[in-house]
Order: sequence, then structure tokens, then C-alpha cells
Amino acid sequence: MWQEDAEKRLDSEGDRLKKAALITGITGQDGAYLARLLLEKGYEVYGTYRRVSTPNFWRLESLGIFGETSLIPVELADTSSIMEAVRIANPDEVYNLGAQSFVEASFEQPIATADVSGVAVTRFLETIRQMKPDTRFYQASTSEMFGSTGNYAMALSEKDILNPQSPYAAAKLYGHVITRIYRDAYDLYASSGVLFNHESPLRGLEFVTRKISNAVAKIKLGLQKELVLGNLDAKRDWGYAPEYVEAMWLMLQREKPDDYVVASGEAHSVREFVVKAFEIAGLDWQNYVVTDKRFLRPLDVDCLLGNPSKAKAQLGWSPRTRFQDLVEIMVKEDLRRWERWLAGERFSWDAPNYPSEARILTRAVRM
Ligand code: NAP
Ligand code: G4F
Repeated sequence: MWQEDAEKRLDSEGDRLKKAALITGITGQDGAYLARLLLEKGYEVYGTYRRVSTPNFWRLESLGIFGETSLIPVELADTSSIMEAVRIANPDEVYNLGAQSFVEASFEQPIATADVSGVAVTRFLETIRQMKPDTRFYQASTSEMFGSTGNYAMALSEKDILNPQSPYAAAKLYGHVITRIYRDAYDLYASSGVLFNHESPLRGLEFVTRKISNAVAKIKLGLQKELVLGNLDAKRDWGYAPEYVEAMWLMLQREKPDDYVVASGEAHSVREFVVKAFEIAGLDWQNYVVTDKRFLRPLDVDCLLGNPSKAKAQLGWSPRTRFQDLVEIMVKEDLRRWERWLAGERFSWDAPNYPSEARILTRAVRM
């Protein structure tokens, strides 16, 4: 069946009509926004999802693109499923966004994190090298790889020292380095985006920004009484996710592969995010926020601030949404969701389902 898809992308002369992209982790925040961007650009979009009892398609649904993408079940710990995905999609571009991406969980599941967020990058690169070496490969690297710098004013760039402080960051560092090694050793087109934190209403609820915006909305509407957080002093360079996926695409359009820092260039503390979020809802945060050491990490990065000069100069990429607007977008969207929920509406974001229009591809059958 997927052979038909590959043929549909060719004209009568056998030239390509459409580019095909394969996105791992299409069910995650970035995967969903990137899928939307690539569809807008006319790509045939294939995405990988995890085969679990209740698949997680709420983000694709909420962007209205669920039926527009072809979905392939892939477990990143399983090389054969990666090979199968590459065979099915026959991609021009692969965006490797799939990962165990929650830093806190990586302290509890360090080995699984090493495998899925680290070793799996080699599974992909090796598959591409052996099966389709002209594929352009994007690796989702992270600012967490820098670790703590001890210098709050230092804006980190591609040249700065990487000093991971979590199993997640260590796994990502491996993925980052192996991407460069495959680029240099085998001449693969493999680029790494060192992205600083980027957030949106599609962010997972376990991450601090969405935990805050969701709690503020529920507190405002009388659905929650307090918000329990960990380290309020940590600072992050927070940007708006839909803009960050544009940078990923731009990286793969360059003539030569390279690594780029993508950041807003501003750092704010968790406390500042909290204050602003409650303020937007007309509430005083001090009446609702408590801290608990349950949410402290064995090691935490105190401050991450990025310098996106190279991305600006070479990709023509710049952040557009500033901190205040980001907080507002997130709080207002969570307020809207919970107001609709109170009015009796039920959505895929609180009850994931398996709609029938999906183009789900398995080894042998398209449903
Ligand atoms: P996310 O929302 O957590 O999405 C991660 C994706 O990976 C989900 O689709 C998830 O599937 C999938 N996945 C997890 N384990 C898997 C496994 N064993 N096999 C197959 N798929 C698996 O993350 P995100 O925020 O979109 O970030 C995208 C990528 O960028 C990640 O690699 C992350 O580490 C990296 N990154 C993110 C940021 C940021 O601030 N967002 C910054 C720098 C780098 P389920 O939906 O089934 O869980
Ligand atoms: O929102 P966070 O969990 O994001 P973190 O650890 O910075 O990681 C995110 O960004 C990375 C890029 O730098 C990505 F690579 C990674 O995949 C992920 O997307 O925590 C941000 C900060 C931390 O310092 C944490 O200790 O917020 C602090 N924090 C304070 N209270 C909390 C909480 N974090 C969470 N998740 N929950 C809390 O209650």
C-alpha cells in the first residue's frame, strides 16, 4: 500500500511532485506543530506513534490535521520498526523528535531514557545510512546538554561546553555527538538543533509552564485549590513552539548540514512565569502556590539562556513571541478549554480516542 504513496509523489517522468517527511514523535508537542507546518508546505507527512492501548492523537486532532498525516507505529527501542517506517515513508527528510523528553522522569528511568533518547538516534542514522543515504536528518538536541554554567548572564551558543546534569541530557548529548559523527564519517546530511525550552498550549501537563497555566485556569474556575511546585528560582529561556519547528525545517533546507542553537535570548524564572500567569487570570499567586521537595530534582540546571545569533544569520530565523505573550497564550487557552469543559463539552484532549478517518499504516494493512 505504501508503495502507492511513494508512486503518487512522482510525475510521468518519474520526478518528485511532493517531498515526503517522516516525523518521529508526531504525537508530541513539536511533532504536531511540525506536521502542520510541513502539510502547509505541501509535504506528504508520515509520523510515528507508539502502539499503546490508547494512542495519543489529541494534539493532531486539536490542530485539525489528524486525517492529513499517515501514521506508522514505531517503538524507538526497536530497530526493525524504525527500518519499516523508513521503508514505508521513503522520506526525503526525517525529523527525529521522538524521545523520553521529561528530565525528571529520566532520573527514575535512566536506562530507558538512554535507549530511547540516545541510542535510538544511532538506530535511525544507521537505518538511513544503509537504506536511504540521501535522506536529510534532523536531530532534536537540547539546551539541557549545556548543564549549569554558574554564570546567569552567559548566553550559550554552539561553541559552548556541554556538561549534562541529568540522564536525559546525557542521552541527548550522545544523540547530538553521534549525529555529527555520521555527518563527518559517512557524509550524511545530518543536522542537530540545540533548542532551548519552547512551550505552547500543546505542551505536556508535566512540564512546568503548562502545569502552571492549566492550574491557573482551574483555580480561576474553582476546579483546583492550589498549585504545588518545586524549584521556583530555576531560569529558562522560554519560546513559542510553533516558531521553533520553523527553525527545524529551515535547518534541513540549507545546502550543508550543521548545528544551530534556537532560543529566545531571554531567561525568566519559574517564579516570574507563576506571577505573570496568575496576574493574567486576575489572581494573586501567593494565595495559591506552595512548594514541595517532591518536585525537586536530584540535580537541576539553575539557568539556561541561549544565543540564537547563528540561526538568525544563517537561517533567517528569529523568535517573534515574547515571554509575556507566551504566558498569555497558554493561560487563555487553558481557561477557554476548562470553560468549555464546564459547559459540558468533552474534547479529545481529555478523552483521547481513535477516530476512524486516520490513515494508520501497519506492516501490512492500512486501516
Ligand atoms: P514530547 O511532547 O514529550 O513528545 C515526545 C514524542 O516522543 C511523543 O510523540 C512520544 O510519544 C514519543 N516517544 C516517547 N517515547 C517513545 C518511544 N519509546 N518510542 C516511540 N516514540 C516515543 O516532546 P516535545 O516537547 O515535542 O519535544 C520534541 C523533541 O525535542 C524531543 O526529542 C525533546 O527531547 C526535544 N526537545 C524539546 C524541547 C522543548 O522545550 N519542548 C527542547 C529541546 C529539545 P507519546 O505521545 O506516545 O508519548
Ligand atoms: O518544564 P520543565 O520540566 O523543563 P526542563 O527540565 O527545562 O526540560 C524541558 O526543556 C528542555 C530544553 O532545555 C528539553 F530538552 C526537555 O525535553 C524539556 O522539554 O522544568 C523547567 C524548570 C526546572 O528547573 C524544574 O526544576 O522548572 C522547574 N520546576 C519547578 N517546579 C518544575 C516544577 N518543573 C516541573 N516539571 N514541575 C514542577 O512542579
